[in-house]
Amino acid sequence: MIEAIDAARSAAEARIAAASTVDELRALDTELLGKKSALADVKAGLGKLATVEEKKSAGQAVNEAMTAVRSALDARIAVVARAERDVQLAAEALDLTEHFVAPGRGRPHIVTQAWQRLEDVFVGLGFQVAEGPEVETDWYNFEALNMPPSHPARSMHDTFYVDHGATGSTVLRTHTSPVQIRVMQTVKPPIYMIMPGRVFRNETTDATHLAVFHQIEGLVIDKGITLADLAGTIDAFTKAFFGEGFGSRLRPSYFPFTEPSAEFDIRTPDGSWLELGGCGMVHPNVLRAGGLDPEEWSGFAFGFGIDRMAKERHGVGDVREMYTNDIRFIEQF
Ligand code: FA5
Repeated sequence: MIEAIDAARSAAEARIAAASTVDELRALDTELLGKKSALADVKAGLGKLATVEEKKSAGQAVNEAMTAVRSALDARIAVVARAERDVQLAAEALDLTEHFVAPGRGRPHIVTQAWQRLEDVFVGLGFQVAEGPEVETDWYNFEALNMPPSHPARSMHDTFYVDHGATGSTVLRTHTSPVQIRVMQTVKPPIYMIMPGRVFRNETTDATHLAVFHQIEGLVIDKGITLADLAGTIDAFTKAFFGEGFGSRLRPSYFPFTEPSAEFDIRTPDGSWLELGGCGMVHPNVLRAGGLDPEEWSGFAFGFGIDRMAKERHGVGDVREMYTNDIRFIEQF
């Protein structure tokens, strides 16, 4: 009897060792330990043994054999299941590096680059930087700049009005010139200041016009400032910003807040002229609006478009392209 039990146990252990899949091993569970297994047969035959002693020792042996087969089976299932899982994981693994495109390094927008370079150049020439609000009162945007309510020059600025306070009293600033007044009111002269910022005009956009664009304003107030200082500053700026091969000129023009007024152009190395902005000697009425005595102080101001400047510098055909956020365009600068 004992030999039969040992033989059944050895055969069972050999089957377990030979099985190579979890499915095979689960099938062996019934075959080796179920009601129709060899060991179960032995157990069923115990009753036929002659003595109690024999029954006892054979019963013990068969139970031990069943426990041993059970643990051999469980241990083997654990090993095979892990191996199967490893194979499955390896097969299912996705090589994500294949789809990973390293993000390109960002950089400032072309207009921000121009803005920053303008600040650098003017700071190098001894100017300080100031900013003012984008939502302005009619007084700062027009009246203090020598444009009373019915002044015809107001029609040069197509204005966006803000629904705030008395009708027509609040605007989105149409230029950076109102910051001149705010600076005069708060900074004791001498003043050597630039004022970059965003401005708004209710205009139809085209290749050179935007409804939201950027200007940089310059203001110098000191004793004995003349038109020659204005021309010299514009020329020094032109050479510092564009390079030694460039030059500048002033052409008579009209702005209500400067007298005399001029447009300034820059001469490129190939001899062509590029219109850049407006300038002039600060009008006495504007000095007074800023709280300064025109008998004591004089000065000049200038203002030009940053977007158009970036457009010319990089040979962009249409200013609107700079705001489409097309990555193929942006990546070029
Ligand atoms: C002015 O805005 C004056 N405040 C400039 C000034 C300041 C004159 C101080 C005298 C003293 P103007 O409207 O010409 O002027 O605009 C100045 C510059 O802004 C233009 O030369 C141009 O470069 C830019 N600009 C004007 N309109 C637009 C627009 N719609 N889109 C893009 N740039 C514009």
